[in-house]
Amino acid sequence: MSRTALRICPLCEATCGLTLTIEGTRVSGARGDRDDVFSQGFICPKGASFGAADSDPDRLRVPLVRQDGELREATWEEAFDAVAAGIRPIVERYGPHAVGVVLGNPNVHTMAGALYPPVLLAGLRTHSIFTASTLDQMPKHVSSGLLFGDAGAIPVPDLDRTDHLLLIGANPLESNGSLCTAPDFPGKLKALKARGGTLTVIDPRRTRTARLADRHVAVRPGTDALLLAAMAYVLFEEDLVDLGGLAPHVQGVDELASSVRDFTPEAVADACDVEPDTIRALARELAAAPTAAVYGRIGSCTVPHGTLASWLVDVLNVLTGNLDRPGGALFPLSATDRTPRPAGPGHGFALGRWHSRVSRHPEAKGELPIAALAEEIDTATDEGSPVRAVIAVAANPVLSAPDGDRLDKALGSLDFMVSVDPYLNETSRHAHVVLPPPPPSQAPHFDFAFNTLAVRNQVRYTRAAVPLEAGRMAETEILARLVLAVTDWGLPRSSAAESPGKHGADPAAVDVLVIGQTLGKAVTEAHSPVHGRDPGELARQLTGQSGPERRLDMMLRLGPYGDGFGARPDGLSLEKLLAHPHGIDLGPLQPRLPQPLKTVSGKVELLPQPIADDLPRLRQTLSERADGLVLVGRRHLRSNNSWLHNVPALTGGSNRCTLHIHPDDAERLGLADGVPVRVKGAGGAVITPVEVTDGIRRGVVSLPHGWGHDRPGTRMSHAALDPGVNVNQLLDGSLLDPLSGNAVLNGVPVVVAPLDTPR
Ligand SMILES: Nc1nc2c(c(=O)[nH]1)N[C@H]1C(S)=C(S)[C@@H](COP(=O)(O)OP(=O)(O)OC[C@H]3O[C@@H](n4cnc5c(=O)[nH]c(N)nc54)[C@H](O)[C@@H]3O)O[C@H]1N2
Ligand SMILES: Nc1nc2c(c(=O)[nH]1)N[C@H]1C(S)=C(S)[C@@H](COP(=O)(O)OP(=O)(O)OC[C@H]3O[C@@H](n4cnc5c(=O)[nH]c(N)nc54)[C@H](O)[C@@H]3O)O[C@H]1N2
Ligand code: SF4
Ligand SMILES: [Mo]
Repeated sequence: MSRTALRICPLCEATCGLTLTIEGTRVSGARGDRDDVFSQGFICPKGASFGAADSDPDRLRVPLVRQDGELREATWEEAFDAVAAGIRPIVERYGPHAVGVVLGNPNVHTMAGALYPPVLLAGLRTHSIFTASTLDQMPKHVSSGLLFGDAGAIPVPDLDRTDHLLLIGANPLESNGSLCTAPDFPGKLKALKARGGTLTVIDPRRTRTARLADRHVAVRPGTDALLLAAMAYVLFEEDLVDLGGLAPHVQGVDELASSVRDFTPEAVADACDVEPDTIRALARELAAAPTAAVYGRIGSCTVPHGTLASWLVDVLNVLTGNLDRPGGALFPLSATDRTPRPAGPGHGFALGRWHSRVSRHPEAKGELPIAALAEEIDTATDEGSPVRAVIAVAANPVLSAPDGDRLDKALGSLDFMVSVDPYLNETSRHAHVVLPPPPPSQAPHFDFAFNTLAVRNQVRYTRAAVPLEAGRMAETEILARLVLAVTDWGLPRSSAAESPGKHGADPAAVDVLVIGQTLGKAVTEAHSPVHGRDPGELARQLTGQSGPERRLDMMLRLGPYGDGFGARPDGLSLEKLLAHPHGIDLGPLQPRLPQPLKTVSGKVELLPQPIADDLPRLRQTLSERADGLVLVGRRHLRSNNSWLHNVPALTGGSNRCTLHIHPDDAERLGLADGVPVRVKGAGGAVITPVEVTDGIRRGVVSLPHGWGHDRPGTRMSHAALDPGVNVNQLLDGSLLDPLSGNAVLNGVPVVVAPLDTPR
């Protein structure tokens, strides 16, 4: 007897609705949910392999605890006892910063990852916070923080309505999009062309996305900030600047004009390796389009001028009047956004409120660069303690961050480490305790993060498709218990004070506290629909089967579409959402300015001081032109960062860890297709086969990330059969975008050479 159940796909940012086929408790199939209000039946090969990923036999079923150097199966109670006994003495002895928290990418794909890490961090009060954001989009957060006063206010391209899309360093035909949640991104690009719109792609590789484009510009890696600055220059020079309705909300246009004066198309052409005429055409096309959206992603962020490039993306949207207008780039309004406060000046965005201990990197958005994690562990200084314990949740930095070998050693030297992870992999193998979450079929799903980045406002919730297996613990409960085990956050001294930590307490206490705090604050806010009401009475109205569900109900009801606990009876609540299993459409993106702005001026601050201060560094690169090979990354549709290589259905074929190289470069170096080569960078060398292809520009080579599954002590049996190499071993972790602390992962100098011919 099989049945079906709905489940939002957690495998990439597109958040497609899936219809799962379930035999007993096993997911035997997945297809797109045709009635899903957002994805309307779209699915990709990863979603179609949901069942295989879900039932991977290498997934851990019970906690592991290290005893006499060996990881052994243990009970949950033993595991949390070990966590409390491992972390608490370190905080007491060395202070909170000696505990590092490492949060990886899947945290934005789980409810647990949205709801509990903020509580964990508030309780620990550590500055040693490292996340995948500094391998990814931190430059965008910083540019949004500076431009709009809110690091979370990220405009997304209005894919369904734009006339002209300029994509920079993004390959949505493989990635399905990022910082732009759009099920069937490829279909939306085709629809754009079918309605007469134009697509321009800037990418050193002729990607599947670039092959769809009307114009593809194969820029030299790392030089987008120059190219975009020159486009801004052309807009001013040719009098194409037209803010339209934005004008009253923007300050600093004249200052901006003079700041880009040196970046003429002729001045940047050599560095970018793009003809001045092409740059002028890019600017003119952008200005001439009835509506247009500029969108930059990984290739524009993970580079030495990532913040400047991210800033220029929105500068171009502003200068052409496309920010905050239909068809341009708009701010989504998610159902769980806090009730928008009235427009007006805010506190602005501060950078560098504290610094990392070893290299004095400034914090950004409360985080330190993950590229500095290894040195924060393995290097002593006069000031403060090194990181001696690590709490890693859904993170595999040994493969995803620079210089994995150094980090590998550093993690191995810790006094204590706990990983919340379903796999024993390159990173979790160092843990003293591994806490495995259940597979996704056994977890409910709500996209707290991606709804704030979606190309259409909508809301969907799916409960667990399969009941929690005996002996399993929900990840929400794992993280709530972790909070109780290692912090005293907001809790009265427990009566069981003799036992280390409070992990014996009811994990629901964490949700009760969060609900109490949130409602307690909401009733004091004049703009809140619950202003002046009794928080206790509101809390009693919450519905849901669990603490996390009650928190979701609270957020929906307080949110911009919410029922306001009765103030707007037609509004959203958990109950209403459950009555709409395929989701509720909340309409296309709407202009929202000036409300989202939280700058001190209450306006879009077009030339913020930290940006102005960073421009001389960009100007310096006008005269630089490296001649050697540089490395860029790439993604494959059937891969996902470092952890899907264990699913046989998704590996093989063209999904391989090879070095792409242009035929001319291959010939010059004497390399035939398929031969192994040595690639050397500042952090080390790897040996990998070459794949000769004219899909990459001359002077650039490409290796995908997330490979290198050949370390001992891991349990990913399929991945280990074809381990590939860790591209991030080519990096030494010293190259960062200074404003954001983001690691430079693209445009990195490397040397490629044939292996010594064997005797
Ligand atoms: N060279 C290079 N390096 C890169 C990139 C690049 O483009 N080039 N991209 C960077 C980017 S954008 C990112 S986001 C990072 C990603 O790097 P990480 O944040 O390290 O993420 P993943 O590699 O996806 O590893 C995710 C971990 O979470 C575990 N996991 C999977 N599902 C769950 C779950 O439901 N719960 C929990 N608790 N754990 C789970 C997996 O087993 C794995 O250990 O890599 C970065 N590294
Ligand atoms: N299939 C699959 N999907 C994924 C992931 C995955 O690993 N696999 N990872 C997910 C994650 S965590 C993220 S963050 C997103 C990322 O989503 P995308 O940003 O779309 O990621 P990529 O496919 O790596 O595309 C980046 C492009 O930038 C180009 N590039 C490199 N350097 C430069 C440069 O200097 N300038 C310009 N203009 N381009 C450059 C590369 O050639 C590449 O084509 O994808 C998500 N979706
Ligand atoms: S596009 Fe992303 S969300 Fe949609 S099915 Fe594929 S992996 Fe899942
Ligand atoms: Mo990412």
